[in-house]
Amino acid sequence: MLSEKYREFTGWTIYQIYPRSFKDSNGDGIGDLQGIISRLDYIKELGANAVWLCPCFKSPNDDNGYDVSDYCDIMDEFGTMSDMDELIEGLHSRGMKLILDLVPNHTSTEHRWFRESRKGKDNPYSDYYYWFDEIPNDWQSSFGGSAWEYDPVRGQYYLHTFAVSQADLNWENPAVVKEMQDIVDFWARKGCDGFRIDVIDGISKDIKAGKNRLGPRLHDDIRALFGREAVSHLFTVGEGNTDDIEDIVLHCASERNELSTLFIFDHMECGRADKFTPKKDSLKSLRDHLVYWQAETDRNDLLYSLFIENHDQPQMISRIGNDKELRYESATDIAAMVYLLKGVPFIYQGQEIGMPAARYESIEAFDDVECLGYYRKYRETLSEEECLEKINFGSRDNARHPMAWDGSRNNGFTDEGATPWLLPHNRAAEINVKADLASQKSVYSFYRKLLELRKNNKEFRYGDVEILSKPEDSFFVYTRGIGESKWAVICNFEARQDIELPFECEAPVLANLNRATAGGSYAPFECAVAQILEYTGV
Ligand code: TEU
Ligand code: CA
Repeated sequence: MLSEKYREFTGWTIYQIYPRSFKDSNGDGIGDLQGIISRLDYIKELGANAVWLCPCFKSPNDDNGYDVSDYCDIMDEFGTMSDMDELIEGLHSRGMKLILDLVPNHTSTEHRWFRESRKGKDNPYSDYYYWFDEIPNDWQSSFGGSAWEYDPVRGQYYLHTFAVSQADLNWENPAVVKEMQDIVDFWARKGCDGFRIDVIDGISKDIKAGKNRLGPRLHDDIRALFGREAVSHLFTVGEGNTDDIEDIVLHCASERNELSTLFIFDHMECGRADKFTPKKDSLKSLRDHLVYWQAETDRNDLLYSLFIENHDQPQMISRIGNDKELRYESATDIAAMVYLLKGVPFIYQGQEIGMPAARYESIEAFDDVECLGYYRKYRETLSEEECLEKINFGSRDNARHPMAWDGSRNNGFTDEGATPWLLPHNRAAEINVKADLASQKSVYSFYRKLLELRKNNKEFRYGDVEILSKPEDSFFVYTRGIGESKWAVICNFEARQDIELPFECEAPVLANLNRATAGGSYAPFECAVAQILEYTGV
């Protein structure tokens, strides 16, 4: 049984914003806090009641804010602390929550701590990072190349799991733990309601033993951050790198007093052989991951994070759906498959209008530090054309193009005469908020109805989940219920077919193609949600 605290979180719907790409308010081509403030009603009307902001702290932006140079100040391009106060007030006055993105594993090399630390071995910050005279192992950076970089000022090597300018903090130093506690407290006092925590399992390492994550102090460190009485009510979602249930229980079981939930990423592999190589796949593979994790999290009373997109992932509908002729059907069918399950929903900006993956003809169109690193590597052995194919498929820029608000030049993201920091999405003239809202087939309207259904019916939030379709079926049927009150969710995959149901239903209250009955012939990617009247048996 989900603990009471976790039950409450199943009533949160979290809208993830990539601030750089959401809405520019001052015509410099970069999204900002005032832009976000101007769109809070749009988010509220969708039915989200919380916003997760990707990092908006001071940063030189080598990794778009995941390289923080001051955790208690705002990135110049995004605005000021008073804009942040206004945003918090704007959210709270609408009954909405704010979730900030804490990056505790590493700082920018421009952070004051690093600038002091590199000066030598005898200053208060000298042990804030990992310094070695010789490279201790062959660890590779996630963004390509060695994870060790020589710093000529200090005359030693430091560790960077990500970009060269993202130096890993040494969490074995109690002063680092204290600094990070102060940062959590600072934002909690300001009214922040929760945190998404970047690379949480990386903060404890055992370098001698060759472990760069899940180190021996991990759980003490997490409790030091979030287990303290003053902050233990906050919602916390960790970005971990584990799909091992024992590990997940250690992070998230409610009595552990650590995190509320972790993102589990294994379904991100749907539709790809690796990050830059597509694989033919279908909704069935997503279904299999979802069914597996519903059972595992249920068995262990864990809160599951329901998500299919974020700022690091090319859009799911382009990988397992049909993002051309059946884009609306794919986007809404997948939404019904995922977001009526048990857990806490996360919706990434643009997902609510069915934004697909993007495509460009030149490497000049890309910005993402990760994909540029891979491009250089692939270019050593592959043709320009082959490389572009890979980068178009896997680049994180897919999810980072400016939000398309309308079909005008620059899509209402920034002024028409301005140059947006990243090219507009190549399909933004066709797919944008204005066009979606005006369409008979509006993805936004479908999400809005779905979220309202979740809000009004506790069965969808923490009711039991029962999977009725079989693994070999090319459709997905599940029910959500509390006692006698039960709902059915029916989602067809790609092929038209008849779906026979073992129960009588009311007319569907939600359906992407306006069907009148829950059973019968289903078009490709058609779905329906209906209240169950009585079981009739198969
Ligand atoms: O990502 C951490 C992470 O584990 C990455 O390997 C992630 O899986 C990769 O970016 C996917 O392509 C987080 C942030 O989400 C990411 O945006 C940052 O670049 C990274 O941390 C470093 O802070
Ligand atoms: Ca701006």
